[in-house]
Amino acid sequence: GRVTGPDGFVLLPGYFDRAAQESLLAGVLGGIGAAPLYRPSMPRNGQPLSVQMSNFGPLGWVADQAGYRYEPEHPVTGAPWPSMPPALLELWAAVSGWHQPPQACLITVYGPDSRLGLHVDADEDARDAPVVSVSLGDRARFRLGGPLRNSPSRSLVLSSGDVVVLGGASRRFFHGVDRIYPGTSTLLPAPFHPGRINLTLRRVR
Ligand code: MD3
Ligand code: FE
Repeated sequence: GRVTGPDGFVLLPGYFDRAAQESLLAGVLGGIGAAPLYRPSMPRNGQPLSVQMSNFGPLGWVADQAGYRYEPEHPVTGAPWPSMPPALLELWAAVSGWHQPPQACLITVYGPDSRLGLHVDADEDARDAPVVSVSLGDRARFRLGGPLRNSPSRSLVLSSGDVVVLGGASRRFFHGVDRIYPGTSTLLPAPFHPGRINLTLRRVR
């Protein structure tokens, strides 16, 4: 199936079957063994986010008191981010429509009570390249707004194995995660269950 929303938003429900999700998960768990999850904090007030993060690829998104930016190294270990799992490069080639490979894969780990407030992804210089997202684990209520913070929004449920492609104007739309539905997937092992892992693939420059 394929759900095409407004302005370049595409949802591919169940893109990855259970076996493919398990293999992606193995790559993610291996990656966060080498590049441990850390809890970013917001530049303005230093408040910690309710999610934990890490990255794959030549560049990774980081947040701390100094601001939001892309860096080639892990903020805690100082080591380069692990390379991108081949399955994610293949996904990007298959669905992004972009001829260059992704430069960053942000790994976001949600606990049962984590949320992600309404925001715009604006730290990439490559504003025209799409973002490709993969959901693993418990379902989430995702909110997609429009170009303005007060644009009308709609919510949709993202399930394990779903892929979202944000192309065109939707790339610059406000969006967030309202809530996790704990215990709606059996994919993730402890300590990630109940919870959710989201992967976002991006061009940065
Ligand atoms: C719509 N992640 O990593 S994924 C993010 O579920 C982020 O973890 C959410 O927002 C999550 O920045 C949503 C789908 C997604 C990703 C990027 C977008 C939707 C988007 C960029 C623009 C508009
Ligand atoms: Fe985002």
